[in-house]
Amino acid sequence: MEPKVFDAGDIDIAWCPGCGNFAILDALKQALAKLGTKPENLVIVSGIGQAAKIPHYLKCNVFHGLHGRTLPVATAIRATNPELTVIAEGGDGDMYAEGGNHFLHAVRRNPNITNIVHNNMVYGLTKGQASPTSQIGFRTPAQVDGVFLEPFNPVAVAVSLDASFVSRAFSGDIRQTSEILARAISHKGYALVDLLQPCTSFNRVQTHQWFKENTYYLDDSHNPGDRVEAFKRATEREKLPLGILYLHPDKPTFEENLGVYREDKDPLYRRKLRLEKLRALIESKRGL
Ligand SMILES: Cc1ncc(C[n+]2csc(CCOP(=O)(O)OP(=O)(O)O)c2C)c(N)n1
Ligand SMILES: [Mg+2]
Repeated sequence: MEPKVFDAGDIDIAWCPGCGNFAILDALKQALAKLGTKPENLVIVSGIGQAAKIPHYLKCNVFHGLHGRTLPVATAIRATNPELTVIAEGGDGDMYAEGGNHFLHAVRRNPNITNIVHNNMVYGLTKGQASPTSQIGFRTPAQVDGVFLEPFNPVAVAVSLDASFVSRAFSGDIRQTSEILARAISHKGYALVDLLQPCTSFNRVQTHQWFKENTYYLDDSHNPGDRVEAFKRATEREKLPLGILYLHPDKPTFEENLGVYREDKDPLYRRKLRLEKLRALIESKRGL
């Protein structure tokens, strides 16, 4: 399958020239084409932000919802129709700040979805305030004395919660990023891709060059099945490791754990709503 299958057609793209989002869009199309995903079977759920505009630039089904609320929507879509490929995608603010609570519990629930987070360490859409992943000392018009909080570390948090798949990528390397994305999308269970990305307009510190100098790829000596080792790598600060940090592949997914699928595998969306059963249930609870 060719990546152009996912082209959205003649559409104005709102991103700034040089934005890492263009490379992420390319890498995602390549990964989806490699996996043979059909646009009609793909749903991208996004929130609010520059990153969250991505499903509008792709041919796929889209749910563009509230800021920070991608993960519960994506979890529900997948639970209702386990035949779909479901991606929850957005920025570091969308996913780790406004959606931070959902992030923690999506990891715990382990729905079979892919969570792609464009991490430019800044709020891009709202013109450059600090995000939870902004580095200490980062000055903005809102953080005039510079950020003094320890940055939120999504990969370490995901490993600590025993996530099923934890990875980090860099938009400057399209080939490696598309490989990581393909592995994440084909993984059964919740898969995090924390995708480092320069913001050319509002983050003049973490530039393309900064990411090149401050990252490195994990090699074969890293065993992603070793959780303690993965946590050590995830908490490295000198240089940020890229690649697959942690894997716990055989965890039951949220959908598999749901009672409604125990005996009947028919997707929920295909089943008839049994109003009389619901009415009887409500009646049985009256006066309790
Ligand atoms: C409930 C709510 N709070 C705040 C906002 C304002 N807001 C819109 S996007 C955004 C942050 C965007 O940053 P990020 O998710 O990192 O995306 P980027 O633009 O950097 O890709 C904020 C705070 C909002 N739309 N809704
Ligand atoms: Mg951002």
